[in-house]
Amino acid sequence: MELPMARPPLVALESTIIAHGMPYPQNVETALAVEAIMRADGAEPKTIGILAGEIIIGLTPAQIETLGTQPGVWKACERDIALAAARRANAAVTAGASLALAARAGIEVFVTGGIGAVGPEASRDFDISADLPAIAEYPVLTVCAGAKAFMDIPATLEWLETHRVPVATWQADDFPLFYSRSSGVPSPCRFDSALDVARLLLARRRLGSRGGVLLAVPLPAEHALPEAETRSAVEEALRRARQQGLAGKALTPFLLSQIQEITAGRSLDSNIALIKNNARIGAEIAVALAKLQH
Ligand code: PSU
Ligand code: MN
Repeated sequence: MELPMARPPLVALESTIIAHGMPYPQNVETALAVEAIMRADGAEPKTIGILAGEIIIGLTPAQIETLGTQPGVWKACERDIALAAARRANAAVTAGASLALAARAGIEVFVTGGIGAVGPEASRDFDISADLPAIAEYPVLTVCAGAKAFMDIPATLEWLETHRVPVATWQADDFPLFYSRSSGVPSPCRFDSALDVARLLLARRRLGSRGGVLLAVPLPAEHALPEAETRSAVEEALRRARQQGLAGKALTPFLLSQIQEITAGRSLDSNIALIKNNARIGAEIAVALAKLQH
């Protein structure tokens, strides 16, 4: 007999994609649509953000609207959380910051669009996203569409291997390229069902394994850009960033918006489709995990 679940399993969501990753109104519409998808699939979304210094695990629609429309919202990575609290700031949280807060709240599944990763010139400029050490440290599954397309994918996979993070692709053999289904780089592992992922998470818990797991979900083919188009858009966006001397946390939002412009908005369509798709799969995994535990 199947026991009714007491409460739907929780899934964490970040808010930088809302405040700095997409234009208004698509940002707010997408954030709310993602939550609705998760609820329909039997999970309870908890979008994380900081409002007037208060850390909120489960923003209301009005609070999501605030982060998606107000000027001056911070992009808080993990090191900025306490500062945002101390300064009573409004802050969107990155994937890494969300993982830290989700772990503290006991949430085991986290969904985002694309993670920050090893930057294209990291061997020279040391640009490695704080998302990576957070994935390695906190016992949370990250469901994403891979690293953002302007990252160095092979170097990112090397980093994750060094830091003992299991990496898998969902129902495909290659690691995706965010806007495109394949980066041409084979993935270390492949999962074909939510139950399979849930079993891995449970096995890790039983073994006392520390840290997280990264699941990369290629976006649906009908919303994907051809790999060559993604690569040339990324190259042009990186050229513009170099021209303006951009670095640090401003770089990712700048590149995302430039790629949107270069692809005449098609990258935004891809970004919206991939996060919705990730939401569905993240919810499915959270539900499978809850069932296995009962
Ligand atoms: N994925 C998106 N849009 C985004 C981001 C990811 O589709 O805006 C954000 C995430 O919050 C991620 C952050 O944690 O970009 C990474 O920033 P950086 O590369 O500066 O570490
Ligand atoms: Mn960076």
